[in-house]
Amino acid sequence: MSLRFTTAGESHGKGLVTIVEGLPAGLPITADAIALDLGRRMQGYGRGARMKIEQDRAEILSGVRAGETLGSPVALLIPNRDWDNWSDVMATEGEGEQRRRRVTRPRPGHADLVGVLKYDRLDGRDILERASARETAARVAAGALARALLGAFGIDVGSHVISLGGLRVPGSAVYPNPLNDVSDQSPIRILDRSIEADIIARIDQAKADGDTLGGEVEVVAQRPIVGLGSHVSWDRKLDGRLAGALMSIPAIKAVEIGLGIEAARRPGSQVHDPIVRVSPPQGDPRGGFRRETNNAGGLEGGITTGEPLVCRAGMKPISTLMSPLRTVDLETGEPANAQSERSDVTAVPAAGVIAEAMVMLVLAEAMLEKFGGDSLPEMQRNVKGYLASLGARWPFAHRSPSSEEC
Ligand code: EPS
Repeated sequence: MSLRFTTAGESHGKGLVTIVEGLPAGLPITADAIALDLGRRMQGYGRGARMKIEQDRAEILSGVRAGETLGSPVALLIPNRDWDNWSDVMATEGEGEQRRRRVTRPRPGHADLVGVLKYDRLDGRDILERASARETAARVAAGALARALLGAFGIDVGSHVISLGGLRVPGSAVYPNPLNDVSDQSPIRILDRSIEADIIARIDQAKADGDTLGGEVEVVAQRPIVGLGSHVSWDRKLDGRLAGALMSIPAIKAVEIGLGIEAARRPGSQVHDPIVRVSPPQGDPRGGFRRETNNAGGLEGGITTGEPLVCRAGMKPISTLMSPLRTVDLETGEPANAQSERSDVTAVPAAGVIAEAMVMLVLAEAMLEKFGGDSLPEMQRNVKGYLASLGARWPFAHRSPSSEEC
């Protein structure tokens, strides 16, 4: 049994629910730790009024006792505070009031139109309530549980914004550790703050124009263990699983790993990462070998190399525009301006936190596949035994590498 999770809940419904199944027993979990990630997701310059209403906090309903998981499904509930303003429109029974805030002028780029066509609905609200990025709060709560599991093995996952509104943040090859200690200091979650004022001015301009902005985020998992994922079948390759998980985040249109699309433009000699030995190999999460560069983003053959795992996701601008685009009114069939609702100018900083959650859930699942374990101590024993065997398996293991190697 490996990890699986599901979420439920509408944006203005009573709340969001997530159930995470497959965590080992004995993992320390607190509502406060989950609240830290939930709070990080709510930050970010460019968010709308909704984030002033909500104060996301998950109530742990099951699967945890005395601060530790039991091995049973963990159910979390995040109440929507905005429910108080929507309880009539979003009531699960009755007819009249629900139709008060109908959505009949679908927004280009949103799920409104395709959703009503596919699900045979007349009111776009029946679609947008679930298509809303509000759902990502539940993913982040689930991700916080995965963070606890990965943390027990020294794996730290963080993120930062690398571009927003077309402005690129100056890059550096060296990541702070932990990454979030630095990125969370910035209201737009960037590492090099020299460009912060320019990006904020661009967000302000977009808001004044009734427009929205997208951007790119990068997730980095530090110290992953070599050997997660597999080359043997398409659906076990970790890069494919990471890409799918990241692509599933609302508004994400592109995913890259390591050099990403740039790798397609360079010759092999400028892409692949030379291999050298490390000493001592015992206990090294890379198995006693490291790469001189990390263009592969920590994955070869769909398997972790033990180098930092580096994934990027590109987010399109939010599709609710205060200066709306053209659409068709579904009541009259006439051309119309798309519906405008309260929304965010940009949610790119939050997208980084959500991307972390998805990466952590995939990595936690891969850890459970490789190291099994009904309990955390059992997993820890398995990891320790694995790393010890990797360190000892070569005839040269007892010999230090030559100076060029290390
Ligand atoms: C969203 C629209 C806004 C965002 C919301 C996603 O909500 P509202 O329509 O209530 O103003 O704030 O994001 C969240 C509520 C959240 O928690 O991230 C949308 O249409 O996708």
